[in-house]
Amino acid sequence: MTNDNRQMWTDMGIDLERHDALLDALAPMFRDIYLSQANRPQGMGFFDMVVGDIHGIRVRELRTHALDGGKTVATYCVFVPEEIVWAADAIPVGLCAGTQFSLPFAEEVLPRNTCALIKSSFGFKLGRICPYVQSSHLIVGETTCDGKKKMFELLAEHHPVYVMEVPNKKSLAGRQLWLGEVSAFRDTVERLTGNRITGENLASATLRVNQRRRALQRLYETRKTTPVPVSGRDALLVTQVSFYDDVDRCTQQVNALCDELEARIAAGEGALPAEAPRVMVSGSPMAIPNWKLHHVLEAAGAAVVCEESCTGTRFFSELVPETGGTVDEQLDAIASRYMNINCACFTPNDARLDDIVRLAREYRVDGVVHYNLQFCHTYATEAVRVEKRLAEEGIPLLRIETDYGDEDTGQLRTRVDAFLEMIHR
Ligand code: BJ8
Repeated sequence: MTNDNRQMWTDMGIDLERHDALLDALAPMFRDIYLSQANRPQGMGFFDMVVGDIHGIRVRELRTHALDGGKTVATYCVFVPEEIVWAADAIPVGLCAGTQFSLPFAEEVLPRNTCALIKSSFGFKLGRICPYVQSSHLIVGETTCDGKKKMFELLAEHHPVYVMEVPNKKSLAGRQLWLGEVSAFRDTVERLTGNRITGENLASATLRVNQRRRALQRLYETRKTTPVPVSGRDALLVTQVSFYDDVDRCTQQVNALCDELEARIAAGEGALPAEAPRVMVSGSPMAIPNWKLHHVLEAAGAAVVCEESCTGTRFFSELVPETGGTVDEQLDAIASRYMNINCACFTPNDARLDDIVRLAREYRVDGVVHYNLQFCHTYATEAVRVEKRLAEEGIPLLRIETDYGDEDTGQLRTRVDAFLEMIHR
């Protein structure tokens, strides 16, 4: 940690004492969960470096960008179309909201029985401990769930916030509403940056974001192999980093990692034993540094081979068509692509059930672990339908409801051990 960084954080209004405590808590956790893994691909070195210097290099890049007149737009949800942000020469950053550390600040204001992701997001601002929040010129929220929707009203008392309305139904009316929201977001980003979004810069931004999606698709493709060439923890880390790293650099690094993983596959080399039960995790997103469930699963001997979540397949499996055309035509294509995300905020959400079954087959999993954050009613209630559908398909399921704390880790281990014992071939 350099003095330059400390000065930068001070200039941004960071509470240094709390911030030191956060980084001090993160370092041993990362060492235990990540650096202790055997047989890791060398290509993970880049992602380790980014996390090891989580509030250094990337924050400095955002700051340099701001000093040159550029803007940073922070988001919490994969519904916010990042192509529009890149097209206006602004930088989108998916905010971390995965730590227990920021919860006490939020709990001074929010009801305790609010999901940890919402409390963690709000706590980062209230506690003044996140340089990404402090760097952002605008936080873009959405109406995907009631807790977030109301939290954004409170957050707006402390930071510029813009909220996109996500419809509840994928009907024609819902799609029209969403297209209007995507257009209004374009206007907002143009106003914020003072830059016009044109057919050319939007097409180019779409291409860049799609390239990163393709790289992540390629990474996930390698995970279909037995033995799996990369651990679930590492794959999750790659996706988490891709929410805030530069889009082109990230694409390049994910592709370099994939070159190595494909060579491993050709050599029959795995990161985890071939006999490890193959597990897919499905449900709520896992924002950095939420590695709890993956760690418990893999420490118990499983191989996590896929995440059906917004820090997994929902983030990158569909591309925006690269057809170019007028801005309006491209906004229409963007709106359609994003409307296909199977978030539990939609009713009905049958496409997600189909997706879980399809992915379970494609990744040849022995079982699915449905993960939902405590107090997230949409995912918890949808889990009832997931359970029914997987039972019909003969796919074993374990339902986990947890938060960011460590108190239930022992209990989780016991349940995971019993599940793995049951599904072991
Ligand atoms: S598109 S999953 S990223 S909303 S876990 S805050 S829903 S109470 S995160 Fe999400 Fe966008 Fe949907 Fe994906 Fe609310 Fe539930 Fe908390 Fe949640």
